[in-house]
Amino acid sequence: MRIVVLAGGIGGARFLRGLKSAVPEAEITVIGNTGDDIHLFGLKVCPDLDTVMYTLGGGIHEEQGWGRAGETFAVKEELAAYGVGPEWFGLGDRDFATHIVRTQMLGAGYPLSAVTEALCARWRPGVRLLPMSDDRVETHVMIDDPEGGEGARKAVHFQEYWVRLHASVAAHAIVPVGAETAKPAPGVLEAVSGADVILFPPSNPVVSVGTILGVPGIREAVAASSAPVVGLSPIVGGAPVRGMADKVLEAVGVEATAAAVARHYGSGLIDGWLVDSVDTDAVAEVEAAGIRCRAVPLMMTDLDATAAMAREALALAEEVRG
Ligand code: FO1
Repeated sequence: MRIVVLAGGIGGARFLRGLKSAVPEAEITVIGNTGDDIHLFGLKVCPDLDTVMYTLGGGIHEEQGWGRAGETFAVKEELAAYGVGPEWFGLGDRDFATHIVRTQMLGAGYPLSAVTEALCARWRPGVRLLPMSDDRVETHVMIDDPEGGEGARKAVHFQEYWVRLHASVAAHAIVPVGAETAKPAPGVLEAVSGADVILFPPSNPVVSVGTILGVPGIREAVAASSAPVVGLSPIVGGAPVRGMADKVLEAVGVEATAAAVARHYGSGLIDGWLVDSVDTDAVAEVEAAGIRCRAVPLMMTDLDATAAMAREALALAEEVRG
């Protein structure tokens, strides 16, 4: 079975671990979000690709969900001693090595997809990990600019909004800079058109899955696919399971409920939607929107629970396949 998963960072990576355990024989292609990518200290950092790679490759800091296990921060401390920041973004020494290799290869002319493949040769994540695009796409967030006078707004990088500001200020718009001219990375459209099942894990629907779908050609390929498309709600009981998805949903005018996120994707894109058991009431609303819906436990508390979620998603895919 060929499964394509559109994944963001922590939620996507943990779901993939469950999916691999549920169907070890499946051929899984992950299309990773690169809108969170940031250039720091002259290096290209790809948080979501690395989170998937480290999580599936056994190198992730488990409790944190991002960055390397057993990390130290000597380089960051030395940079800070020179007054070189940003100090709010925690790049560890082990993680730095990944960004150095990536930046060196990009500088030598390799596209991000080839660089990601080379990095994965070390981590062996057991999936084919593709960036959504080899082109630079950077998610910016429009926020109020108190220094700019009455009604002034400014754009900040997604990581600044997420990590430095903890999404604590209103997001007026989410702008995927560069998306309109970006092309899907080699292999992306082929994977989507050749998939038996397409899954949207419980990743952020706006700045993760939404950004991937915003690369011209990807949304169209998913919508045109004959494979069932099934998503898992990242919103449980009216709040994100983790992260601050509610803040960016507000920016695009979508209520932070499991049903509203399903309607946001729409029946033209997804065929099936899983909500958590606490959101059983949402099932009728989602089905009224033309999307097959089931309520099942959606908390990724451990590998068994996550594998069970993956099996439910695949079962729903079979059901909608008819
Ligand atoms: N998240 C944080 O909350 N604080 C950090 O300092 C931080 C650093 C960081 C470094 C490398 C990396 O791959 C991820 C990192 N993250 C950090 C996670 C990341 O900011 C976001 O969670 C994702 O971009 C959202 O998917």
